[in-house]
Amino acid sequence: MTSLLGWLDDPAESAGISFRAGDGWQRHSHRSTAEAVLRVAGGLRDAGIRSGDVVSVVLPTGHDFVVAFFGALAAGATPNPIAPPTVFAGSATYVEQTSRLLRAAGPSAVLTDADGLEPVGQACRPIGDGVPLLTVGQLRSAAPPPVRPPAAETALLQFTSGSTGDPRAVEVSRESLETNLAGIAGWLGMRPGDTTATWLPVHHDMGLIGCLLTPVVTGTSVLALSQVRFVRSPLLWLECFGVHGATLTATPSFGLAHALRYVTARPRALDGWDLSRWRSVIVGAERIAPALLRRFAAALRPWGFDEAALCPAYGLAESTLAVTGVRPGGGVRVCPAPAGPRAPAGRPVPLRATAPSAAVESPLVGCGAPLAGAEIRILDEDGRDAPEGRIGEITVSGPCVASGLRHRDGIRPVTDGDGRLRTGDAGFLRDGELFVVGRMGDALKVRGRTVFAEDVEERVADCLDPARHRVAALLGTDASGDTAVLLIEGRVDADGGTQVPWDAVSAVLRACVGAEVRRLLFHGPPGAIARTTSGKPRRRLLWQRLTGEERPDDVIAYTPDAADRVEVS
Ligand code: 1ZZ
Repeated sequence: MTSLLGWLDDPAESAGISFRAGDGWQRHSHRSTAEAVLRVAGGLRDAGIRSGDVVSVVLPTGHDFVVAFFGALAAGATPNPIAPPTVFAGSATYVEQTSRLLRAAGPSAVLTDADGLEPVGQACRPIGDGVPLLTVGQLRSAAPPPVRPPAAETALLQFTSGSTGDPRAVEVSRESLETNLAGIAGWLGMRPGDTTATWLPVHHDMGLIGCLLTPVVTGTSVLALSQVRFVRSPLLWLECFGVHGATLTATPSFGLAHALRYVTARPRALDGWDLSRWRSVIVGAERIAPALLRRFAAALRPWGFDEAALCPAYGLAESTLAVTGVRPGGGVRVCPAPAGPRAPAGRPVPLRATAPSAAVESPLVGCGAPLAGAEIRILDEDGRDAPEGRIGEITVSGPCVASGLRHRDGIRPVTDGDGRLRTGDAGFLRDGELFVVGRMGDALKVRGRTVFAEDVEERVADCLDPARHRVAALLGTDASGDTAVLLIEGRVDADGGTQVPWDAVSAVLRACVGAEVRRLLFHGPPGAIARTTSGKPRRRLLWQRLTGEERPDDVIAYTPDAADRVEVS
């Protein structure tokens, strides 16, 4: 098992964490970080923090975050990362959402920085005056605790990605976290000299556990940049591999798509770089399209990128982070989806043996075999084990499944009576490998066939300009019956044009859900697709907005073709 705080006893000088600041990188060796961590731990103890207390850490990607997180752990407390006020500084929405998160977490102290004092201070008001709001700067000059306090049993309180409305904080035990860290390190074969490059938010499981904690506890290096910088220029992320020799990274599909668009538009930007040391890019957190992986690998091949570095993975905060993953060098496999819950999936084939084909309906990418002691079972509609290759609900059991969900009204178990985590995700197993199909709650049954929102999005996206448009599909049933809603976001030209090929989009939607399902098409400006802090579409909220009475003024409804019988409310 990989110890969470063991690295503090013998921190490496040669490895460290570098943050992108201005035009360069600011490096902190693990040794200097360890010193700062122990000081912050001492400062927290001086402020009255005791073993088992929760410390909410509301900071952006940066060294302060790292020392606050590990400082809370070294003080015997449970760190609870919360998104910082970078984007919505001072806005009422940020303050209100953060208040809700703080109420659910119940911290004994809140850590931020000078920029956070005002908005985070406002968010703290409802949790009472007794909870100190401290800056990491204040604590960095404290003396380390004379004796290392006992470590808390709960090593992390992390919010699930849908935690914006009704916050749910997952309690991750030390054993679960250390098992997952060791599982990730073993899966990726992490070794001295490795460097993980990351732009993922540090308050989300994949950015925090995968890209920050794993490298730190294994004594390897990190190159970290903020998500805002990545969005502005994904070249900074690619530069980590091409120029600075980074070997590992993780990203949701949209990150790969963003980098691919950038490189395609500026083919000379990578000239002189060497991507051959890049050993693994973990892709997870949302549906992975085989075509995207193929295009990404082909676009970067001239600079030495090896397709075998693509490692699709599946995981969720309720099971700490990683549940399954393809090993570096293991190769991506693609499988046609089963035609229905009772039909078995076809045989998987290697990614390179597949070609873009409109005839293949939403082929799925294999997300590898279970790791970190996870056991996966697929349950059919009657709660029985589904046979190999058949779609059912993915359930997870094992040492990384969280001990509970902290909620406004107390703590709830995350498992069912049999100790299994019901993920709400549909998928199937083939030759021991997991294929993820989509969220069960975002699907619609049409003539006995289940249509997933992810399938619709993938097929509609094929007829859109990826540099301009993004799409969210919402499927459900309301008083008007079965309904499919499409929201396409993108710029509106000066003449009011959206450049959306509405007839084609409408035809694809009809082909996906059938003519009998009510279909509503909308266009909204960039940002109209509300997302969680980890980038997933907030489908329930969008459904309420678009089918209810409170549709935002800047969202326009479309009736592309009268003959198409698209109904617009
Ligand atoms: P979250 C070096 N989902 O998204 C770094 N995977 O958690 C190692 N849907 O709780 C990092 N296909 O926010 C290892 N492949 O959401 C990282 O997301 C391994 O609906 C991947 O229920 C970790 C992702 C963590 C994450 C969980 C939900 C799931 C599912 C969806 C995750 C997916 C995927 C399709 C995948």
